[in-house]
Amino acid sequence: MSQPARELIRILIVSAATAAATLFFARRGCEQATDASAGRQEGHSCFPDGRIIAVRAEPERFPPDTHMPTGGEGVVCGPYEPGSFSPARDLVYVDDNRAWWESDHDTGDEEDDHSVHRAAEPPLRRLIELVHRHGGTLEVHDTYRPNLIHSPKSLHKEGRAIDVTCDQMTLEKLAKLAWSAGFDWVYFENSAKGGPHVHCSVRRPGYIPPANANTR
Ligand SMILES: [Ca+2]
Ligand SMILES: [Ca+2]
Ligand SMILES: [Zn+2]
Repeated sequence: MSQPARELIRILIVSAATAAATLFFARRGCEQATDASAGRQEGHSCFPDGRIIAVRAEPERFPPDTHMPTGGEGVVCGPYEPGSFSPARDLVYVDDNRAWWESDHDTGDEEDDHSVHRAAEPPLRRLIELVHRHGGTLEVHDTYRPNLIHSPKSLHKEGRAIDVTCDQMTLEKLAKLAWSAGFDWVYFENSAKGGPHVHCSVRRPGYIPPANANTR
């Protein structure tokens, strides 16, 4: 073999070994970050740079008609308060083609399921990622809904609530993932009228729940 050919083969071998080592240590970093949080629980995955997606461990159980925490939504997240909410200031547009957005497939109404309160964007993005990593597609049915449909004091009126389902997993599993994604209040809503779904909501920025509220 000629000298240049040998040199080329040597360079290729060194490059491959370096790449393998980099990959190995990147994975180790990820696992260590995961271990450091709350053990090797399902749902505790992280981005390649080591950032952990899930911010909480999944609860062991999440039965229908229950919510986490046990405190009421208004107490935990801060009640609907039209005076403190400004669509122009507080709503952001979230898109991710790994999720399914109901309003993208409905020409019959004016809602936009991509519109969410800025406080809901981080947990929503985490949930899309977590569901995706479990082989599912998050279905986003309702987010900001200023009129009708939801109750008069619904947090959907501020974009602080999001209704989701997923065909590839049980709603119990989805509720667990929503909790681990960092929503402040998660409700496995076994509604006969609107259909079973998971309702996830977030605290209004600046709102501090009363000291005796059960927020965990
Ligand atoms: Ca619709
Ligand atoms: Ca909708
Ligand atoms: Zn809802």
